[in-house]
Amino acid sequence: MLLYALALEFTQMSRTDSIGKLGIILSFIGYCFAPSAAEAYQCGWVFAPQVQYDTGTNATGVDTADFNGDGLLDIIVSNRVTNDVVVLVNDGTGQFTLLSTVFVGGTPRYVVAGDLDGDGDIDAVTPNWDGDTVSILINDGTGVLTVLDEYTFYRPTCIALADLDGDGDLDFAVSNLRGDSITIAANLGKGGFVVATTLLVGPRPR
Ligand SMILES: [Ca+2]
Ligand SMILES: [Ca+2]
Ligand SMILES: [Ca+2]
Repeated sequence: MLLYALALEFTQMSRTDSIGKLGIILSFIGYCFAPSAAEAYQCGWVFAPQVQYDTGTNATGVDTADFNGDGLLDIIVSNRVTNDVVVLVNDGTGQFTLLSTVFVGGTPRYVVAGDLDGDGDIDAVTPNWDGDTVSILINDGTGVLTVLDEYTFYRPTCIALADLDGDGDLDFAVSNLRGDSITIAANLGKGGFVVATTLLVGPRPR
């Protein structure tokens, strides 16, 4: 038996359309343990109607985290045409409003949330397709992000955050489409990064 409620909720929150509206399911009632996704649909969950929010043009990246520290999950979205990242804050009833926007440039295709500088609030990172950069976005504690730094890569496509060197802070791994490689960058502790290693992985990782 698997819990399919969480998987379905995430799928809906990740769906964006070509003009930048983010479609989400506001809430669900009940949990479902089922042997397959198909059977999970028969569990009788009650979903609220889907609501779309304008986020920017061509929203392609999305993640969730508590950006303003009120205990409620908010949404962060990267817009690959308007070249910015927006935070939508949760008011506690499942309604989201625009909290902040930060310009990053270079076609940010994805965004990933995590506490990069170790101060307890949630920051973010974007791989910028046309900019050949990775942007480090730091939270002021209220959900307003600013660009701390940018690092040069080779057509960065996807990025992941994890403590890869085991020192307690979040590092990142980024795939380089032009370099046929993945680069591991180590966090220096305050959101500054240094390349630890680059591994060849095959043609055009994305
Ligand atoms: Ca929040
Ligand atoms: Ca932080
Ligand atoms: Ca680390």
